[in-house]
Amino acid sequence: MATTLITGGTVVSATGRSLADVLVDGETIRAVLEPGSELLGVDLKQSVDAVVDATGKYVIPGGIDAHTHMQMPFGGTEASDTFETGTRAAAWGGTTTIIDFAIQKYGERVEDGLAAWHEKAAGNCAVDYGFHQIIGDVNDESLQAMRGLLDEGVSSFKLFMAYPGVFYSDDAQVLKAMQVSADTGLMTMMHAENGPAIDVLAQQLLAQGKTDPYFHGIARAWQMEEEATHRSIMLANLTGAPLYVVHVSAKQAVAQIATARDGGQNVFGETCPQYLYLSLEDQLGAKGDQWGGFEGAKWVCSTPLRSKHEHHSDELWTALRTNDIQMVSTDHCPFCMKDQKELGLGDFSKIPNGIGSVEHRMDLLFQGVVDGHLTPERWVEITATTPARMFGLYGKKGVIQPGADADIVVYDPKGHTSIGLEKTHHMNMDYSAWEGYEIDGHVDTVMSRGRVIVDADAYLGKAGDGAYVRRGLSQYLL
Ligand code: DUC
Ligand code: ZN
Ligand code: ZN
Repeated sequence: MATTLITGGTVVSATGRSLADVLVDGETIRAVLEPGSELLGVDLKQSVDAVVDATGKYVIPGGIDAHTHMQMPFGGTEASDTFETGTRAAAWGGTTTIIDFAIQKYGERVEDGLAAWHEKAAGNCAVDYGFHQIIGDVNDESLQAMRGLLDEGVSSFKLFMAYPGVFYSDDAQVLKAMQVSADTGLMTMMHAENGPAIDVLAQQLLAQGKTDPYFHGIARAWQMEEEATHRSIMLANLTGAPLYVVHVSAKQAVAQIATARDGGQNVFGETCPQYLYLSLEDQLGAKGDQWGGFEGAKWVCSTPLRSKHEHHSDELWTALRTNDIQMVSTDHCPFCMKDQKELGLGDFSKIPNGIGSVEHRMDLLFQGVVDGHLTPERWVEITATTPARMFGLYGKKGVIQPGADADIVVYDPKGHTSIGLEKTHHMNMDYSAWEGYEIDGHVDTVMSRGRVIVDADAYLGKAGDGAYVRRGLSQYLL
């Protein structure tokens, strides 16, 4: 197997930074060495197969996006990135592992849902991938099947308190699933919004002629998120289930999570780039030349973008610093405007929910470093190390240390990335939710299990490079 030496860079981990060379042997990191080290009298630079010069750059563990929905059937259509296109875009952006959501639909067997996702992904991925399991129908059979998930390398499942008639679980179902979570150690992941109440509000708004995407954000009020977050925390408290609340956008939900954590409960929160940068007014309320008042459909996702006047984004940045929120995933769920988002013309409740960001998470969060929200160490922690620990991958992923998979990104903090359709855009979407964003940094080289798959703005990998990763139980519990 080929050997590579990454020289001259600053290796950044969750706990510090140091000048170091990284020796890669085959698919694995073999050593982290003082710069210019000889090993047993051997000049490594001369004896390895390849040298990557990282002088002046950061050398970081490959990003882990723990929340994606490749080719997910949803909202009367299907998310537009396949495992092939979506993981290739992830690679371009320095993400070397995704954890996608296999789906058990209502009336289906859990085992069949998981098998279907393996079929979609196998042989198609550019980077490694794992699965969480969506339980869309909590019943005696699925509760039993959940007990077999860990043997399949799936250590987490997701429930929805939203989307009645689709994935929705009522409180009795949540309680029963959480009892299995407490028993097995599987992480409960929760979409925490009060779906039945939201649906009533949406119908009332539509009846008043309020049909534009902006009203998606009004129907899905922060009270709906805070209430469901609180309810899920209480049910987790009662049952002893570890709870991970996905796509937190409301500052009031952050406060619920912080209170639970202060009380010693195993409750965790994830936010997404869209909640850190975008808003109800500027995006959901946007009016454009092409789409008029429907422009905002580009940013319809749930939980929704929040009002900038209420300062949710500021609170989320703070929560990322204080560890009230532990990590950032994308909830990557892309749809094109043409034929997909368009399904909701004249009725915001029919707009497929989702934003595509898998390609830009590392860059957008690095901009958080440049803007003074995060240290480089915290950037690595919330985008790679904590996702690995949270979902049972740490040691193999999320860290640069001997024995870990050689998933490594050389990131240039003096580089530049312009995001937009005609600029940096490899996701299968006909628009970019991040059009015009300028990033003061650049993904230079991406290595996935020892193979360079992106270098100098060229993609060198192929479909099928990525392998399924079996995950263990969470390594992050309090
Ligand atoms: N939210 C989204 O925006 N898309 C996919 C599913 C979800 O919960
Ligand atoms: Zn969700
Ligand atoms: Zn999601």
